[in-house]
Amino acid sequence: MSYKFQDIKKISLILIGESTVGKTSLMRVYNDLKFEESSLATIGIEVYTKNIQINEEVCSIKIWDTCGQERLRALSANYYRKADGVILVYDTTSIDSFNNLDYWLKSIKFYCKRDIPIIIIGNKIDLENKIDKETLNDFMRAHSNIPIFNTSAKTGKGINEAFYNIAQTIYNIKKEYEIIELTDDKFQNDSHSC
Ligand SMILES: Nc1nc2c(ncn2[C@@H]2O[C@H](COP(=O)(O)OP(=O)(O)OP(=O)(O)O)[C@@H](O)[C@H]2O)c(=O)[nH]1
Ligand SMILES: [Mg+2]
Repeated sequence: MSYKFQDIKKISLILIGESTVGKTSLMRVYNDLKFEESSLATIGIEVYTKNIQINEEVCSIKIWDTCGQERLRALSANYYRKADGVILVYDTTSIDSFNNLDYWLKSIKFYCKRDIPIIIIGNKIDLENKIDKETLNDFMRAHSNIPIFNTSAKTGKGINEAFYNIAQTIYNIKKEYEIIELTDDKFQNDSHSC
């Protein structure tokens, strides 16, 4: 895989997870919109874009906010394939949303078809945590390659750090493949000139 210079600065993310974990709320707050105490369930897909600076370059981050409701999940399939990275959200007050993380990780494998960066966000940390520490540690040991962040869409805590982390990881991967492409071209040009 190789990336053209312009593509490196375009990063697309998909936001997935059970209904009501706070995906839309995270999106809104990340885009400087107001936190809503009662927000409507997402129907279909909503898209947000934001410019951020990574390694002194302005990158355009496109985020597809999906619907967590089971009956509508098939609508998200195409967006998994187009995404450069996945943000999987659970609710730190909901044991069910945590227990379903494995289901969502399988969906990523099924729809994405290739390995792409993933982060997990435990959202709603302004409320009392219901996830047992030992259970969380077991999960982290089993998925040690996936960074886990804690956020609150209500207070804004941790949101920028989480989104920046995955955007920077993707930027670095794209940059690495761009360098390899340039090196290959140079190698071919050099060998022609012999
Ligand atoms: N206290 C608190 N409430 C939150 C937080 N994030 C979201 N909520 C609330 O949780 C409810 C559901 O939030 P949404 O952002 O609509 O959830 P969603 O994941 O987009 O749900 P779907 O669109 O159905 O998939 C709303 O009432 C939000 O106000 C948070 O960090 N703290
Ligand atoms: Mg939503």
